[in-house]
Amino acid sequence: MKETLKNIEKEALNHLSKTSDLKELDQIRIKFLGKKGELTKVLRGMGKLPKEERPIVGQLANEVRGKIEEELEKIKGELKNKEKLIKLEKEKIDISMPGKEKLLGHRHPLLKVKEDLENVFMNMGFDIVEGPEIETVHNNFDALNSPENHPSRDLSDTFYITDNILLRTHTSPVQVRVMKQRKPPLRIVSAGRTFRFDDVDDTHSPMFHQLEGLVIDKNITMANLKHTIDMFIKEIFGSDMETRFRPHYFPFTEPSAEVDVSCFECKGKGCDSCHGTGWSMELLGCGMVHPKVLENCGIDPNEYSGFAFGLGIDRIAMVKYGINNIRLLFDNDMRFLNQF
Ligand code: FA5
Repeated sequence: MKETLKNIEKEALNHLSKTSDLKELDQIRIKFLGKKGELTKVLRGMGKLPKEERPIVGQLANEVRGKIEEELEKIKGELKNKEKLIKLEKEKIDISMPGKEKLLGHRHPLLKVKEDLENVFMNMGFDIVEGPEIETVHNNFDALNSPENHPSRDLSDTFYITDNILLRTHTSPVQVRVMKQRKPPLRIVSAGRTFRFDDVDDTHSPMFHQLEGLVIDKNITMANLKHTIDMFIKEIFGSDMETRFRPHYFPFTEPSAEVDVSCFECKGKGCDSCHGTGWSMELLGCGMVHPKVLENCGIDPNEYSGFAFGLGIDRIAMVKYGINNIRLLFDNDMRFLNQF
């Protein structure tokens, strides 16, 4: 039996010395030390030995088990280490490889211009207010002194929802809402979407954005209006920008004007983009609030006067960034948007 135990030890150590992976190592453990393993078999046969030999063989069996277990643990440690090194080698990171570029979002040029405009007017002491895109015919036309037969009321110019409700054609109805809700002095701007049955071309879109301004106080004159417009144009485009006021007609202001700014490309000298005129496209309409509009909104025109203006945010963005086609602002083409 002692012989058998010595042979088991020899055979087990021999197997262990040749093994090269952890799975095989476990199989060797089961073969020699498992419940049905070689060593257990020998121990089961110990009952047949004479009584005095049993402790000697038992001690030898324990020594053999100890040696095999010790060798097993040693080789297990070595193999685990080896595996770890191979894994590390495989997972090695090449820090010289270029990283993945993270794309950061940014403001759409229209939103940027809207926020720039609002900041300029806030710094001049204007409040920012909001008005609804779905309006009453009363606020959009009647209260603004628009004649019954004014062409802008036509179905071919305005998106009607019902006879009395429409998609606002300009931001001017916000003036009406503010004048009815608040008492003068008033100084507000309101930006938002507006809708017209306009055909799309390079400078027109059926949905576009306006920013409305309204100032009502005692002794407000056209000089205040001109100064405010000049100031904001210079803030937005730079101090070398000139403004031109052309007489115009709006039912809700008297006198009224349209405003152009010097061509952004040539700064007024005349170039291809301004067709040699030195002036950019029309950017805004303005004027002194008509006394009838003040009356319609419950403000005494003998005590108060005021001015109002409505500018095209899309057109301001076009002039500021040299965009020659309004469609680009709404196409969401990333090649265009990534330039801002
Ligand atoms: C008005 O809408 C007046 N409510 C402005 C106003 C307000 C005048 C207060 C007096 C007092 P107008 O229709 O001209 O005016 O439009 C104002 C600006 O909106 C234009 O100068 C232009 O910059 C822009 N605009 C008008 N129609 C379009 C369109 N279809 N697409 C893009 N921009 C437009």
